Amino acid sequence: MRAGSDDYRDSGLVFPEGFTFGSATASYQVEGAAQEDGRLPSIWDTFSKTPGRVWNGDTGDVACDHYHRWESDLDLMKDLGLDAYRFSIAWPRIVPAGTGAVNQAGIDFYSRLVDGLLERGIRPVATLYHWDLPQPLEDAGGWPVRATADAFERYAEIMGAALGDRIHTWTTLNEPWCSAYLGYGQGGHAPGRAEPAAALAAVHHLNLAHGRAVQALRATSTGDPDYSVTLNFHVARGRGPQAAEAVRRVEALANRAFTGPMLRGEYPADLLEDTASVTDWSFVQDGDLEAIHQPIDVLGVNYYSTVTAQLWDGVSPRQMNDGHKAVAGGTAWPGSDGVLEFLEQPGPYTAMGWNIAPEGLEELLLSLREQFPDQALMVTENGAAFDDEVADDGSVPDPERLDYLRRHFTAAHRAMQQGVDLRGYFVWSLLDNFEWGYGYAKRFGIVRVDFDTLERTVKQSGEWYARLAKTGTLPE
Ligand code: GCO
Repeated sequence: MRAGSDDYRDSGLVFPEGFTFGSATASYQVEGAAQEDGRLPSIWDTFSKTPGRVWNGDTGDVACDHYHRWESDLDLMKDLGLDAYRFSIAWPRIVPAGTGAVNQAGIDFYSRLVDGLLERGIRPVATLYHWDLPQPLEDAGGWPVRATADAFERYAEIMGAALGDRIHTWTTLNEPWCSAYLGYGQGGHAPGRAEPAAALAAVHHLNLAHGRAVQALRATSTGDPDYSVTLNFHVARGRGPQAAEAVRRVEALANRAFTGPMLRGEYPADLLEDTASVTDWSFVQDGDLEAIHQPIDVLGVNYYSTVTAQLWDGVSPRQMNDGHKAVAGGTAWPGSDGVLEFLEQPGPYTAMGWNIAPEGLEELLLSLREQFPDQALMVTENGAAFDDEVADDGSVPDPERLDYLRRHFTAAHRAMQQGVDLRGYFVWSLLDNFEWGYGYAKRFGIVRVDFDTLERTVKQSGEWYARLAKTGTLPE
């Protein structure tokens, strides 16, 4: 039997009026049309075409073909009752070479997409950077060099002028931790470099890009949008005799390296100490921290699972917690490489091998409220990959994903009951899509995509979510 959104009982757990129920995607993961209408290669086009970097040699050349199917995808979002759609803008469509000429066809695509959303009563939440850096900027040094932040500021000005009259929320960056540490430290993400000092310089220039972009967007947007950034916070548990120190190191590198400058206007002293063997941070120039420390209306929180770390005094087997293929000589933890070991955690697990720990989301939201009591929050990504099966009747029962979402929405609601100012929740992802180093092997969508036909099928979790989005009451 096909489970429709009417086949559930209410749990009695009600989200407040005005709470935003959304879903999220990202340009390189869903759009396809990689060489169309003036788009030029990003670092992920280059990386995915480099043998051995992406599972099965998959690329984003076609992806979900969202670039051509966006109208029917917007109809799907409307049918699901979504209040908002979190998407990202491909920088290589807008300023294809990263600097220089602006591509009007690229601007026109996102303008049509935004108008389509507004016509359907869906709020556009646009991320400027979800990892698809124009390749020429990488050729000139990438995020480790300051000029990339300069180019990003100009890109933000262009987009603020083009769409700032209609965007509901601007998000400058998605997960700078991944861009910096996986892209330049561990090497499992584009551009695939394993240079610890470069990774920390990338941290700073991404922070600088964020602050400069918030100012540029404010200066050019006329529709009074909200401003935000999305961070993937690590919820760390410690193990062994130095458990607390292990947690401190993880939180310094993964979380406070970004919230410190962005929300407090300073790099944490312990971060600078932990990384002193890697860099002297001399790339931080006078005025940078003031530029980075811009007020934001909402802090985007991406959460999937927890991590457990152990600290060793000597050299230890270095294990990456990100699940992506470790690169010889690379580390996502510059300054703690060789001393931090990430341990397997108790199950159950999603298809990514990530543990299912909804209590970690509640803990994270409460911690962020304690650290930043006046900062409104938004869950900008939460979801799960599982290996779905298509039933004989064509439906896609995905009870594990539905249970994951139910448990995490429940955890978010518990946090709200304790005073967390959570404004909304975006499920990752609307569609099965290109999961970076895993290619199309991992399915996160509440809507299945048949990658042979590109046909969309709403999964059971999508039906369940539609009922939640339409009623505001968590279905059992
Ligand atoms: C991220 C990215 C998404 C991923 C999702 C699952 O958080 O890593 O924003 O692009 O696809 O999180 O890994």
